[in-house]
Amino acid sequence: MRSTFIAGVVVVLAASTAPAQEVTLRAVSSFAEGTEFSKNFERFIEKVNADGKGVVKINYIGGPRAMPPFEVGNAVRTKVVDIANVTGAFYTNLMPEADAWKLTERPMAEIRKNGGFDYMAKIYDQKMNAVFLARHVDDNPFHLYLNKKIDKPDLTGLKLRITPVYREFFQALGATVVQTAPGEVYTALERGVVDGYGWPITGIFDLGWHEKTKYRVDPGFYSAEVSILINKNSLAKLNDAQRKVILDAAAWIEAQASETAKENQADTARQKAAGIEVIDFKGADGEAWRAKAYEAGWAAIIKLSPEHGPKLKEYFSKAK
Ligand code: 173
Repeated sequence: MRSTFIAGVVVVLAASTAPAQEVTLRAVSSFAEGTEFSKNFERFIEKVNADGKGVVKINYIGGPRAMPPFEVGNAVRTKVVDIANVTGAFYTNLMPEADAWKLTERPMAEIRKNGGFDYMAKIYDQKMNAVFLARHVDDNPFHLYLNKKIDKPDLTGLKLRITPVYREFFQALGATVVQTAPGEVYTALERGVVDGYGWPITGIFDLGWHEKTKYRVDPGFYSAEVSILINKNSLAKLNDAQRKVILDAAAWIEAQASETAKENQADTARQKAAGIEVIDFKGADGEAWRAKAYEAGWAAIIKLSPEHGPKLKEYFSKAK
């Protein structure tokens, strides 16, 4: 203990007198390396390492092979890692409100201005011991993918792979659900353990799921969120120059989140080419499908967080 304390004092003195040394931050991703929902995170790391040469460096430990996705949030909270790429649904055990990002119907630029971001930042501070740096995935709807045909918005009798993103919605329409990490979806489909799964419009090709998918249900719902978190103390310990490199790269990647919407079209076409048929709920059925998604989604957030849920709904929902 005593030596740790002295070492701490020495570090503080060194930081204030000597020229700052390069700081190395440890990072993990809850999505597989090189895949759709790690890509922008990896671009962020490249930019930090280029702009921060000799100042700050990110050591990318890797994806789910390095750490199970549902443990990543806690690893940031406890500073097992400094930085993480993760979606709110993967750490609802610590912060149920994080899953509300999927329900945003306004751009992040607006939410950063209307008070919603600051409101969430306080919850991140309290429950996650973390700072939310950037949302690099947005405008990317989720869909239900199936191997059994349905002809109306009724999921009775279906067993579906979920995360907290889809749980309440699919259950509200009668489905039985089983939660798995993305890395287990292929095997679950192959073995017939599930009849389908929830996932965004992009990314099903990364892990080969198109080989085991017959149908996609339209319309999509919600807006997928994947973001970069940093442990509060890891950020606080940086000097001004180091912090600037991190914050600038974060703003840069968040500003590009909507660009990925171009990939939505490309993946939609690729799914068609792969023979995935669309079950398209039109008119009233389509409206009911989406309305149920938002209704069940918000009801769950508000039930888990009666204090913050209603406020978040005001900040995040479409202006009426
Ligand atoms: O389906 C999932 O694993 C999930 O919750 C998610 C969230 C954001 C992006 C991709 C997947």
